[in-house]
Amino acid sequence: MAILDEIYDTTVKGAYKEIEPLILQALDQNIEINDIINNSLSKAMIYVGDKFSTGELYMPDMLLSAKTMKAAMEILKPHMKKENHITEKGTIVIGTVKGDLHDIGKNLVITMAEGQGLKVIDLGIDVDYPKFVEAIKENNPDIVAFSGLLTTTLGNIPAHIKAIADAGLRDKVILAVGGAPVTREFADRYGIELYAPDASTAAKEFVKALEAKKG
Ligand code: B1M
Repeated sequence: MAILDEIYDTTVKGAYKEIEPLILQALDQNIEINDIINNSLSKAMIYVGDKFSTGELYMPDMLLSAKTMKAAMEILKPHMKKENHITEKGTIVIGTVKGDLHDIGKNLVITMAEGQGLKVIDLGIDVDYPKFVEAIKENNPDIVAFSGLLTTTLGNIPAHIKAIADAGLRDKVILAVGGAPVTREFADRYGIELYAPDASTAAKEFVKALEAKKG
């Protein structure tokens, strides 16, 4: 079986203890990291999510698959950073919106952004409204990014933006949003400047926005 298929199957099964040698094997074969992420790991997560929706897989299955993808990402991360020099071209504050515990996609965005030389402050998951405000005051970021995977908690994004505006900070930052159910239309509806459908686009859009800001 081709290595990408093996990684896919192992992630679907949630066999997190078996993933390391497979990822190392893929790296040995000089398979592009983006290929490993997009064509086996993320694809497996989408499959698991779909099977969860239809009741064929359960919450513990999703957790095991998530643990497997996280273990794989830990192995891949140092290799991704090697591809770029860290020069701290700008600062991003990122967090998963209030009520949402998903963090794999957010962590991938962080890895990609760091790979582009950006400094990233990670507020974690289920980030309460004041935490973004405090982080902006403390770190003076160029961009504040929201990650959201649940349709329900995406409804908290306007409250996040309101908290930032009420603190008088809205004009100081570029807002960004992403996550499986997020669309460009959603971002436009709330006046969010930047939307990206995936982690590598997010990193590229961050750099573009920072370059435009510097003029
Ligand atoms: Co949950 N979950 N989950 N889950 N989970 C989804 C999201 C779901 C689509 C599954 C399904 O039913 N088909 C569904 C949401 C439906 C909806 O609202 N539309 C769902 C549900 C319902 C739930 C619970 C409510 C289940 C329950 O309790 N009954 C519950 C909610 C808990 C909560 O958050 N309060 C829940 C829990 C969990 C686990 C804890 C078991 C686990 C998360 C573990 C973790 O993250 N540490 C989990 C998982 C693993 C998933 C799926 C299977 C996989 C998500 C993932 O990691 N994908 C997911 C199914 C799916 O998405 N199809 C599902 C891989 C990752 C690389 O992709 O996160 O999309 P993604 O990130 C992408 C892009 O979206 C983008 O870049 C990333 C990489 O390219 N991106 C950004 C993400 N953030 C960005 C920010 C940016 C830009 C781009 O800023 C600019």
